[in-house]
Amino acid sequence: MNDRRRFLKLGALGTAAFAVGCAGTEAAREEATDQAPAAGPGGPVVLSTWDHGMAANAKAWEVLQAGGSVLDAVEQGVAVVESDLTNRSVGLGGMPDRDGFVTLDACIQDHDGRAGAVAFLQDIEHPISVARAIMERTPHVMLVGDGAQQWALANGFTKREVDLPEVRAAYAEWLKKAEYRPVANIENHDTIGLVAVDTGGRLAGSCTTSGMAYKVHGRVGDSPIIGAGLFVDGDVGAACATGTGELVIRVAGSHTVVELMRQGVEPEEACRQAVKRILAKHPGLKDHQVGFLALRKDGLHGACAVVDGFSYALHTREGNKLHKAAFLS
Ligand code: SD4
Repeated sequence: MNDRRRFLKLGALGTAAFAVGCAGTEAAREEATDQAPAAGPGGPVVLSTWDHGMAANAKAWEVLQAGGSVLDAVEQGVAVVESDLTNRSVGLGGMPDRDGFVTLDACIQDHDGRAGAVAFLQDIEHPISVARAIMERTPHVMLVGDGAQQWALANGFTKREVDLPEVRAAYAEWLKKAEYRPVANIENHDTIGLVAVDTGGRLAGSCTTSGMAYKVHGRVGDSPIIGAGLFVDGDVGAACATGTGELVIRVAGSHTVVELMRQGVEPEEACRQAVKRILAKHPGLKDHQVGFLALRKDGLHGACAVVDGFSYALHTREGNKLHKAAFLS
């Protein structure tokens, strides 16, 4: 552990208030949506979560236009957001856990299903690149914690320690009550998940986050878990998720979306069915958000969320535009 990342001495921290019920059903309320129309067959299409997806999409598009691979595009796209130290939910500018440590989760998957992931990683600017390196240079899929950091440092990554007064102040304020209450749609950004298809129909996806603010030290969410925060199947399509990771993991969210598409369900409807599955198992979800994005290999895409407020960025040949997802609760 690096004590320099411990912003304040540990005080008496309240018990985490986070709890999600696991029984009963909730009638889904379908709302009108200004969801984007289908992009139509063919790539390139780049689709990513939240307002910060605009910057990620722009970079990913630039990589594709310059002849880079779709894997390069999904990595470099989200890396832009990781480097933004004003972002409080991705990268080293993210909010700390309840013990004052910023810990990062990320994963990446390519057209052929190869995957790399890193979780509970500290003091590395680009967890997405660590995830890719794990995929390409080890026989493993996931490394975590100190071991992941040691491996990264031994494989060309450098340590970067960031100490932001604004984050430190927010953490000090939080410590006064030390209540862990997830709030949906904080500032319209959260995890960045990005899925893309190139002109040749090759798919890839990436996902990176600092996770839930004030989470229990050691907590890992859905974002680095292949099948939960991200899933890519080059024969079918790709999906990614954002929001309360525990809810996504419980339904293997992104995998569920891709499997539905495999059965012929269209991308938006696949996202909708995954959200419905979450709602059916968890009553009273209004303080939680989960959003899914789906991209079929022909470029057709869709989105759906638990509650209002999930924005996503879509880049097609018509340009890069922010949209609002349908929501069901
Ligand atoms: C997680 N899905 O760690 C991620 C990001 C997040 O509120 O914190 N969402 O659960």
